[in-house]
Amino acid sequence: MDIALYHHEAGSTSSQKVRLCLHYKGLDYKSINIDLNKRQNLKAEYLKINRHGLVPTLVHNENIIKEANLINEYLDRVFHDNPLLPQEPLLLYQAQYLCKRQEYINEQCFRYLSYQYSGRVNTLTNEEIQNHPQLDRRRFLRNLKQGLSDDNVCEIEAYLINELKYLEGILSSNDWLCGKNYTLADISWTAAICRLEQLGKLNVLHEKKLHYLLDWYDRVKNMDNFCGYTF
Ligand SMILES: N[C@@H](CCC(=O)N[C@@H](CS)C(=O)NCC(=O)O)C(=O)O
Repeated sequence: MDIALYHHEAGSTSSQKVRLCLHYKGLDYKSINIDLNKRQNLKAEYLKINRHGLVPTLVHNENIIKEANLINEYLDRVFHDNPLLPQEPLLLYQAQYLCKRQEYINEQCFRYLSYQYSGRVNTLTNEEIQNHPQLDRRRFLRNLKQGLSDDNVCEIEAYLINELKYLEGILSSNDWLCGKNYTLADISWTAAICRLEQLGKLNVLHEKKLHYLLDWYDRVKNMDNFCGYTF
């Protein structure tokens, strides 16, 4: 087996999703840290592997696989032990839908809150922003450099809470996000709720009385694959 994972070890929700999947499936891999704080993701050497300048990237038998959700689906289809995708079409749809929603919430909510929290945006020059390989990143970073107003933050937090309430509804009648089994949807949202915790906002789950979600988070954190967890 020849698997290498290019990822940001200390953080990166998208990298964490792939680490959780690899660990759950019991797959050995070579870990290559791409330090986002040192902009290693924008260096020519890394851009040869991932032309979008984003982590994670998986290399399996010299095949380059990008995009965390797609990497996890690929791993699940290639390595059959400890399956993470439901067979039944409706449950499969539910898993894919929830992974897609997590990515949306990551982009529209967590990305803003995280950059504001880390202050990383202030260390980027206008030239670096202008040359980012991803068009949406250029727009996002340009906007963020102007600062987020309190109203912006309130809107983002309200949107996020609404999504968490949706998950609470699912978990009120299911052990896992897609029914009886732990799936890639649980992996995606584990990484998201970890980010909420890192931002010091986990108390919102208590405040909004999202008890099923809190119980689920307790359970996913106690699973063996959680050993790949880093903020
Ligand atoms: N859709 C991509 C998003 C990946 C992504 O946004 N990665 C972040 C870290 S979590 C990144 O590489 N950021 C570097 C940058 O924006 O320059 C995926 O799911 O893999």
